[in-house]
Amino acid sequence: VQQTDLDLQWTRFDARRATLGLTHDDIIRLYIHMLRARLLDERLTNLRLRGQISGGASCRGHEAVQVGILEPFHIGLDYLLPYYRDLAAVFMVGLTPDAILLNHFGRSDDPISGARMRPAQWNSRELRIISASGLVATQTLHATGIAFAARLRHENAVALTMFGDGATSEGDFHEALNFAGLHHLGVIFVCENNGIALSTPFIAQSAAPHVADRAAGYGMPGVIVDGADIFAIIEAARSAFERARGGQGPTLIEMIIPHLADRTPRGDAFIGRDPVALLRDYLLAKGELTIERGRQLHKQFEAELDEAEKAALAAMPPDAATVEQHLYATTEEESSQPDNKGEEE
Ligand SMILES: Cc1ncc(C[n+]2csc(CCOP(=O)(O)OP(=O)(O)O)c2C)c(N)n1
Repeated sequence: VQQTDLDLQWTRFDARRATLGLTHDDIIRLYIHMLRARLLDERLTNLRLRGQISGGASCRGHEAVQVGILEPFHIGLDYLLPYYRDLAAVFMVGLTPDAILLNHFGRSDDPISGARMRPAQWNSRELRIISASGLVATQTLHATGIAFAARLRHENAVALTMFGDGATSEGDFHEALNFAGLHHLGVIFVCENNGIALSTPFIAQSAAPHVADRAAGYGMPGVIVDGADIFAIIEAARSAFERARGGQGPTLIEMIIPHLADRTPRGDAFIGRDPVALLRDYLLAKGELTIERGRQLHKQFEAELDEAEKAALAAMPPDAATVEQHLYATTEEESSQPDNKGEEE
């Protein structure tokens, strides 16, 4: 990358940052979230390579989108309906590395499902993270339904749902957008377009060149955002949340993620700008981060992950005698309890 290109990029970052009113502390916090998510993701990838865990998919290259979109999100009020690649997003909302590792190792005190479900089908009643199903795109309909329910309950909650480009070829996606557009529901549809759905490139599954083009057909704005630019992402997020919370209706945001070149057990290789490195280089260029401080942060998070991994490894798998627990409610009374454990699954 030429220095003049970088200078231009930093000038653009400066301008957007000023408009958004983000302070040094705000940006460092965002960078720390992105860095921690990257390191957690690398840890999970290495554990998968060693055959110690299974499930989930790498969020490498998606960190800025998953962190930036949540900037206006009210934790505990708004609903997050993620997909299996949204590790940085669930981490940003408050699922801890301990919980995520216990879940991947399938331990009995896994707070996500008690080792019952496939790993990475994250959920939390308290944090209003709704468990994704194994089927691509179903969460988009759930998000629309939740936004409809929030309206009926006079709750000012926004439902934020995230999915890949492959999900936009599913019927569920189109039904979800149609109903949300018709009723001006408070939903935000975020497509993390990394250009490929397993082995199917986007151009082989859509006649429309952009996912965002679909929005017009459902009476909502469709915007295209550079998924490596945290400031552009926050700008789009704030306006979508404002529309949703203000009763003006849904927005479809197409985030252009660095293109996925290859899916390997080592983690997905992407071509293009690395959003974590881009923000780091900006902070270094502005004198808001030093190499030394960067190294310290790295070391500190690796140590945190070492602890979490050690604890998860040492934790016990579920007792075989509990195999029938959490599958069915045992009595009518139990099934009507809002905090009944069995209901969560
Ligand atoms: C309804 C349905 N069809 C097919 C699959 C198999 N499948 C799992 S992930 C995936 C690719 C999804 O691609 P995309 O939505 O672009 O997400 P990405 O992994 O690229 O981020 C497919 C086809 C599935 N889980 N559900």
